[in-house]
Amino acid sequence: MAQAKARLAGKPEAYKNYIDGRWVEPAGGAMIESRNPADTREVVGRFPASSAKDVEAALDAAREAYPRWKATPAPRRAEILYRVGQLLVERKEQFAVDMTREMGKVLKESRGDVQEAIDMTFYTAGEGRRLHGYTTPSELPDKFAMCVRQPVGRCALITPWNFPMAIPSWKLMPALICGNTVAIKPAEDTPLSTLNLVRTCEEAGLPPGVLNLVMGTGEEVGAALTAHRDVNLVSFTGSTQVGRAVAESAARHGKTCSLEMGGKNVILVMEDADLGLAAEGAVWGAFGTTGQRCTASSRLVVHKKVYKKFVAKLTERARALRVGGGLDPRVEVGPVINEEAVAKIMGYVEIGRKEDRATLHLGGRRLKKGEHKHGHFIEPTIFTDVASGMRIAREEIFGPVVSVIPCRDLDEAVEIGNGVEYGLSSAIYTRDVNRAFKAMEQMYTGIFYVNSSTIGAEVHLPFGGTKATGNGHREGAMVSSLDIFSEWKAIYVDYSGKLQKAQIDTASPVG
Ligand code: UN1
Repeated sequence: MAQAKARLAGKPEAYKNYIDGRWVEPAGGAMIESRNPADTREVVGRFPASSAKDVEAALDAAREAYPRWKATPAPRRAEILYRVGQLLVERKEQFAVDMTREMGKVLKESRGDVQEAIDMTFYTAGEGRRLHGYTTPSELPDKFAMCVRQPVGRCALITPWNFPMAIPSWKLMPALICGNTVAIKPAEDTPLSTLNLVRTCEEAGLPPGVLNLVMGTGEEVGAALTAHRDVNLVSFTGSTQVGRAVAESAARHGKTCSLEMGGKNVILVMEDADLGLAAEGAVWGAFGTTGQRCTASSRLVVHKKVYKKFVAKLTERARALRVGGGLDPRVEVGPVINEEAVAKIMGYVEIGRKEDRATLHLGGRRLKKGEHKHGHFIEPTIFTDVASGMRIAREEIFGPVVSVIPCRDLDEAVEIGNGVEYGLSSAIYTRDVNRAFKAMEQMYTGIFYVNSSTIGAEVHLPFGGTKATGNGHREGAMVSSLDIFSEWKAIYVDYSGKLQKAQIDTASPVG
C-alpha cells in the first residue's frame, strides 16, 4: 500500500529508445504515457512516440552491425544469449512486478511470462552449437552437395502487449542466433517489459546495432518498419486485422512476413469427461490472463448429457474468482489492458445479451467500485446455450467472456470446433482414447490438448495456428522457427577438376 502510494506520488521516469548501442530520445521528442490498468492514476513511465526518423536510425544501425554479427560464430552468439538468460533469472521478480504494473496480469502469470523468455533464451542459446544443415549425394561423381542456413538480414519484430516479454523473446532469440540484426517495436501499452529484455541484452554484451528498440505506435513505427527498404523480414504478433495490413505492406515492399494472429479456441467436453477437471481447465483457459491470450478458451462445446452438470461446476469456480490488482497475491483475475478493450468487451457482452437464445449466465458487468474504481475491471462472464453461429461464438473477444455451446456428439463438437475462421488451439476432455485421437486428427488447429486447457504452450514445441490465425509459420520450436529467421543455401563443391555438366552428362538409370 505504502509502495503503491509512493509510486503514485513519484515523477514518472522518461524512457528512451535504444539505437546503435545508445539510449536516445525520439527525434520528434513526443512521448506516450503508460498507465497501470489496475489503477490508472499510476503512470508506469513515459515512453517515446517515435517516428519514421527513429526507424531510419535503427535500420542504419542494424545494417551497419549486420556483417560483423553474421560473421560471429554461432556458438559465440550463443554465449551472449546464455548470459541474457542468466541475467533474466536474476531479475525475474523485478521484471515480473514491472510487467504486472504495465500490463495488469497477476504476478504469478507475469513470473510465468518472464520464465517463458528465460526458457526461450536458454533453449535458443543451445542452438548455437547446432544450427544444423545437411549433406546429400550429388548426381555427379567427385562432387559434394550440402545445405547450410544463412541469416535473412534485418528483422523487424512487432510484438503485442499480452505477453510483453515472452513473445518478443520468441522472435528475438532465434533472430539473433541465426545472425540477423533486429529492430523491435513493442506494443505501446507495454513497452517496459520489452525494454527490460533489451536492456538485459545490452548488459549481456550484445554488440551495438545488433538489437535496436524503437517504441511508438503501429501507425507510425510499425508502418515505417514494414515499408523500410533495409528490412528483409517482418515478424508480427497481434490482431488478424492489423496482421493482414502488415502482410500487405510487407508483400508490396517485397519482404518475407511471419504472422501470428487471432484465435477463437475451443474446449470439447465429452460425456465421459472428468467434469471437475474440465471445469478447472475451462476456468483457467477462459479467465486466466483475463481472457487476453491468443490461446484463451473462449468456446466450450459440451455434450448435452453432461451440459447442466458441467455448467454448474464451471459457474461455481468462475464465481469464486477474485478480480483485482495483480500485485495482490489473493487476486486471480487482473484488469483488461485499456479503456478501448473495456469498450470492445462490453460491446460483445451487449451483442450476446441481445441474442434471443443465449443466456447471460454469470457476470457481464464492468466493476467500478472500491478497489476496482480506478482500473479496467470486468467480471468473469459466461454465456450459456450459445449457438455456434452467434457472433460471441465466432469473433475474438480477447477478454474474460466465454460461450458455452451444447452438442450432440463428437462429430458435431468437431464440426462446431472447426467452424470458425481461426485455428490456433483446441482441446478435448474425454476418458476415451479413441475419441481423443479422433479429435486430435480432425481439429484443424496448430495446437491440440488432451485433458488439458487450450493455453500453456511450451516454448520448444511449434507455436502458431491455421486459417486466419497465421500464414503457415510456427514460432518457438527450432524445427520451425529457424525456418522463419534463416534461409537455406544449397552448396555444390565439384572436386573432379574438370567440367562436369549437370542435367546434361547425367542419365537416369531408368531412363
Ligand atoms: C499468446 O497469447 O499470444 O500458450 C501467447 C500459452 C502461452 C502463450 C500465449 N504460453 O497460452
